[in-house]
Amino acid sequence: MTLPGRIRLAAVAVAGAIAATLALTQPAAAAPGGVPVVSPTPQQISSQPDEVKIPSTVVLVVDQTTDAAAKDLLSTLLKEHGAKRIITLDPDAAAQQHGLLLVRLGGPGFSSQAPSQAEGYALTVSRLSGILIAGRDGSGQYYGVQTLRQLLVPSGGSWAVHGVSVRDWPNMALRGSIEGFYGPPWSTEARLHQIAFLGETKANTYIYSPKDDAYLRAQWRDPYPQQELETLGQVVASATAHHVEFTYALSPGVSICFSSAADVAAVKAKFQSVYDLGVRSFSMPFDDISYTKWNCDGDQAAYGAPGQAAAGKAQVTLLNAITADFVKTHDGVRPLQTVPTEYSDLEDSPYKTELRENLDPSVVVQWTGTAVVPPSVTNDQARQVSTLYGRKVFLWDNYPVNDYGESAGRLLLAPYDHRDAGLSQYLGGIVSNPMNQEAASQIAEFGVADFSWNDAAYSAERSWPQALARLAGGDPEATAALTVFADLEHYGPSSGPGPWQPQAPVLAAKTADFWDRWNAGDHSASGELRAYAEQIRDAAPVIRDGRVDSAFVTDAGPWLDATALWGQAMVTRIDALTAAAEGDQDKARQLTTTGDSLVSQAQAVKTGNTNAWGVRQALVGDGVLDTFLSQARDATVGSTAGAA
Ligand code: LOG
Repeated sequence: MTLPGRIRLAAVAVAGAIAATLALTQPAAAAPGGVPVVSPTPQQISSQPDEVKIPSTVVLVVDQTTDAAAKDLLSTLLKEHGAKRIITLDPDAAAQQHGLLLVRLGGPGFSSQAPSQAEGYALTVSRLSGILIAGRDGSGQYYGVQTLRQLLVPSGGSWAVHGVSVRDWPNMALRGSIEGFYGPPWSTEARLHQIAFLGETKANTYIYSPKDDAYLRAQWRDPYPQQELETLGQVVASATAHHVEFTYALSPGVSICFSSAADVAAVKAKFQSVYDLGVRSFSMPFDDISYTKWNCDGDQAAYGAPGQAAAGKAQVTLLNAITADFVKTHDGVRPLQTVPTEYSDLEDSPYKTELRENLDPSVVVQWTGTAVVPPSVTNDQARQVSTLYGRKVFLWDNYPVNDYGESAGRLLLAPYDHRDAGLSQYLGGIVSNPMNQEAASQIAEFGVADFSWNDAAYSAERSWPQALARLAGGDPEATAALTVFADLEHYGPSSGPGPWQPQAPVLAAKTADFWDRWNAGDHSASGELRAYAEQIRDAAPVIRDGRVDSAFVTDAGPWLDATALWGQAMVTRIDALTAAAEGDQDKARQLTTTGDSLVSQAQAVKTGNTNAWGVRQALVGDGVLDTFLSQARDATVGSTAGAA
C-alpha cells in the first residue's frame, strides 16, 4: 500500500497554539489548524508560528553522515509535495546559496539539539532557517523524515511544512512485530506491506518466525532452495531500506540433538545462508516444544536425565556457542535473541536458574507476559521477570494474534491497551504477534509502535483513532465507518477467565440506553438507534469505496460482508418494533420475517480458510448485536401476539 505521504486528521489533530517553549508529551484535544498528529507521540514537540512552503526548487544539504534511506524518503516526499527540482549540495556549497529553501539532513554534527539517545533526532522547521533534521544515527535521521512527512499540510494550493521544533527518541530499543503465529504464514506481499508500515511508525524490528514455515521449524536443517532465498532476500532488502531489522528466527527445538556437532553446524549453516542475504539479527526460539525429553541419546550422556535444569543447560550451551562462534565472528550482527521454553510465567525454576546464571549476558530473552495472552502487563510483573532472567526482557506480546481457540472467527481490532506506563524501565522492547491477516493487524500494531516509542505518553483513546484514520488515509467519513466496524470486532480474548477487551462497547452502551428509554415509554429512542444501525449497515460500502487501504479491505472481506447484513437486520428489527408499537401488526410481522432471514444470512458468512482453526462463522458484534436482535424480536412478537 502507498498511503498518502501525510496524515491529515482533522478529527484528532492536536492543540493549536502551543507555546514555542512547551515540551509536549501529552498532546491535548483537537483544534483545527493545530500541529498535525505525529505518531508515535514525540518526546518533545512545540509549535512554531510560521509554516514553510515547499517551493518548486529546493536545496537538499547533505554530507557523508547523511543516511541514504532517509535521503531517499525525504527527496520522494519533497517531490510529492511540490518540489520540481532538488539541488543536492554539501554544507559549504549550500552556504553560498541565498533565497532558496534549504533542507538539511545529516548526523549529530548538523545540530547541537540532536538528542544523545540512539535513534533520536532533532527537527526544526522555521522560515528563518528552513528545515533541519539531525539524527543521532541513520535511524534517527529516517525517523526525523517520518515526522516531517506527518507535518505536511496543504497551503494555498500547494504544500507547506507546519512550523515545529522537535526533539525525539524511543524509550525502548526494540519495537515492531513478530510473525510468530500458527496457521498460514504471510505472503511476501503482506511482509513488504508490513515492513513499510513498521518503518512509517518508527518501529525497527520484524522477526521472521511463522510456526508453519517448515524451513524454520519442522525441517529446520534443510537448506533453502534458491527461489526461497531470493524471495527472502527481497524482504530483507526492503527491511533495510525502511530501517527495520529483519530478525531471522530458527526453531530447532522440535528435533535438535544439542550435543551433536553436526546439528550445531546445521544451525550455523542456516544462519550463514541468510547472513549472505544481508540478515544481521538472529533468534533461536524454544517455545512450544517438549523440554522434558531428549531427541537423541547423546544429550542424555552430555546433560543427564531429561528435566528442566538439563534442558536449560543444553539450550544455554547452544545459545552461548552460537553467540561465540557465529554472532561475534560475523560483522555487524546484533545480539542473539531467544524465546525460552518457560516464556509466560513468573515462577522461578531450575530451568530459569540455568538461564539466569549461565546464559551469555548479551542474549536477549523474550517473554509473553503472564498466561500467554495476558489481560494486562504490569510494571511489577516486568520487574519480576527481568530479575528471573537476569536482564531486561523483550516482550512478545500475543496481541492481536488470532490463532488460538478463543479467537476463532474473529478479527481483533481493539486498541492496544492495559500495558503500564513505565514498562520501558524493565523491557528492552515489544513486538506484537499479529493476526494471520497482516493489514488488519496494523490497528493494534500502531498502538504497540506508539507505546514502545513513548510509553509514558501513550493513550489508547488517542492512539486508536489515529490508527483508524491512518488506514483511511485521513478521510473523516471513512475513518468513521472504520470506527463503527472496529467496535464490532473489539472483543479481545485472553488466556484468563474472560476477555481483556469487551465486545462492541459503543454498541452495547447504545442498546442499553435504548432499552432504558424504550421501556420507559420513550419511543423516540428508536430514531437514534436506527441511525446507528444504518451506520453499521453502510460501514462496509464506505470502507470498500477506495479510501481505505486495499489490503485491509481484503483482509476484512468476510467480516465486512457479515456487517452489512447484521446492520440491515438491525434496521429491520427496529422498524418491526416501531411498527408494532404504532399498532401496525401486519407490517411488524412482515418485517420480523425479513429480519429472521437477514440474521440467517449474516450467520452464514464464513471467514475463509486463512487461520489455523480453519473456516468459521465470521463473528460480528457477537453477544451484543445478536442479543439486541433477539430482544427486539421478542419485544415485537410479544406485542403483536398481545394485539392479536
Ligand atoms: C506461541 C505463539 C502463538 C501464541 C498464541 C508464544 C511464545 N508462542 O502458546 O506462536 O501464536 O501462543 O496462540 C504460543 O507465544 N504459545
